Amino acid sequence: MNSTCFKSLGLAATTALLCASVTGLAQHPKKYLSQPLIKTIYTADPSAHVFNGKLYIYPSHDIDAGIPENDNGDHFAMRDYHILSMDNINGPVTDHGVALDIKNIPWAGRQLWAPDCAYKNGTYYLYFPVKDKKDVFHIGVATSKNPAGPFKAEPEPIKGSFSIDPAVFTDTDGQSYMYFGGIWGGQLQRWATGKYEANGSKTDLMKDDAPALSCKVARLSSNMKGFDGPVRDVVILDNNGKPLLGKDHDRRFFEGSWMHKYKGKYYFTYSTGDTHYLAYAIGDHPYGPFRYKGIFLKPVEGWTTHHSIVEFKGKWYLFYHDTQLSGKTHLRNVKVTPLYHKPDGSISMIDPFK
Ligand code: FUB
Repeated sequence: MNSTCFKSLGLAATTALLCASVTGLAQHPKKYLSQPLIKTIYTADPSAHVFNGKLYIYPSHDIDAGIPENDNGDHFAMRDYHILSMDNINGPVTDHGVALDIKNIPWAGRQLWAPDCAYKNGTYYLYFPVKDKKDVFHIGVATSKNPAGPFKAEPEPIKGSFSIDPAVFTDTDGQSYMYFGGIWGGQLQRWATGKYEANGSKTDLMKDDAPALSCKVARLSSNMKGFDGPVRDVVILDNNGKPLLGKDHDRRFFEGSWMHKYKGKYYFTYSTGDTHYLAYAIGDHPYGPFRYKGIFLKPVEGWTTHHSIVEFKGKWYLFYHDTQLSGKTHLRNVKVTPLYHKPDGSISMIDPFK
């Protein structure tokens, strides 16, 4: 059994705890690198931003809906969002209550997954993926004058949007871009021809020797509610300048993208999904291409790994999640830990266990 243990077999229910017992590590209680930011509700997929000098975290709000686990992710049956805020990294965390409820999104069917937020000209924009009434993921937007909400959803999804995990990056020139997409349960593979194929593959498997499916990026329109230009592929190149291949599960994009800019370079970061890494690739433009550089977060406890990277009061931080509180794949808790860029621009490796 390799170090990712049952995870590599796609058995989503299996936690790192079980891996530890199989490999004989169970006698040594795990020491987590950091502790959950909040214990009163389950939270995941933290998108962190600094607004008005304060840290706001836009997470998924995990619940136990009693749906059995499967590789489609049906057990992630979230119904609302709560926004968290902190004045200081080690200070108290405020839960601002329900910011958006699925029942107030006119086009929504089920599964409110990982959101993000952006600000422009006095308005906050909450971007969220949810399945429509035909069970197809699209991305919606809701607005508020307050970073903690409540948010009011637009009546339709963003035109031309699909799949999951929106991450909105605003460049130093004020232009915003949305990165989005996720394979397997996130349905990205079903859009391979440009239109949705309901009977398309459930995974990216069977495409081993073709370039891996790409995350998508689109420039946002000036009103922040639509795409202004084509949806493009976020291409990740290997050391030889060739796109990563479908079989390269240790390095290829799976879901949970993020973008940050450091010393003029664009850092595209993402989850490798079934191999459970957070990886990064660096480019010279928000559209890429990006050169694969390595992993920076080793597998956490739980199947999914999802993050954001933010600069706050002159230091960089990684927000991530694991399943420390519940030991269950779909009941996660968000965490934060410092992140370091080395002088050569690489990111220091983070081990979620001490
Ligand atoms: O929270 C539901 C899904 O799990 C997210 O959209 C993925 O990124 C993964 O974290």
